[in-house]
Amino acid sequence: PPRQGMTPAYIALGSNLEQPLRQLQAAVLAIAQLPSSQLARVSSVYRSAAVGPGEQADYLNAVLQLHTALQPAELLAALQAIEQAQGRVRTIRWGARCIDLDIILYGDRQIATSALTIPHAQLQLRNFVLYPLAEIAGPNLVLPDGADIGTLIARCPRGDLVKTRQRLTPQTSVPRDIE
Ligand code: A4P
Ligand code: MG
Repeated sequence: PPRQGMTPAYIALGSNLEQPLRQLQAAVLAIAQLPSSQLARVSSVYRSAAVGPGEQADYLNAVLQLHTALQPAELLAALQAIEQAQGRVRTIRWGARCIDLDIILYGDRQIATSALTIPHAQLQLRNFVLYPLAEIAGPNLVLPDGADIGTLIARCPRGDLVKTRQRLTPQTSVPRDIE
């Protein structure tokens, strides 16, 4: 369980450019080093075809749980700084990117501002978020609106989503063989 004053947040990571596995690895390391925060769990790495316009490389995705005393807006700013540091160029919506870091859940908070929607607006539609989330949260996770993860998974086909053998931990060195 999180320490006093810490909230469990779930963050989704995605990359389909510039050595995606290394991008995920670098982001996990950076997130593990955020102030007032403790990395709690990291899912396996999942591979799937890109959802979005045009011809794009496959994505690698993962979800992690962070216990944090950062407020949601502070956490978003920190994640955007990590995206910037990893050379993300903002172009078209749903376009290819080096690294995309989205806040999926922040405790049981519901937030709807112009900068931040929590739970993440596309959560229920995205197998590449739901399956890794279920892997680390377990079947009993209940969203702030009362939906439970098992029901969401049952309504969201696995499709082409593949769980790879690769795991991301801050200590692990990155093998090159699944890129
Ligand atoms: N924002 C609002 N709520 C949040 C939140 N909960 N977490 C705002 C993070 N950011 C949030 O994001 C645009 C704005 O969303 C931010 O400025 C923030 O204030 P962005 O990442 O800069 O822009 P984007 O790429 O246009 O949108 P977004 O929503 O990140 O893209 P998506 O919807 O995540 O789509 N296919 C596969 N297989 N796997 C993928 O990971 N990812 C995408 C990206 C498309 N297709 C994919 C995948
Ligand atoms: Mg994003």
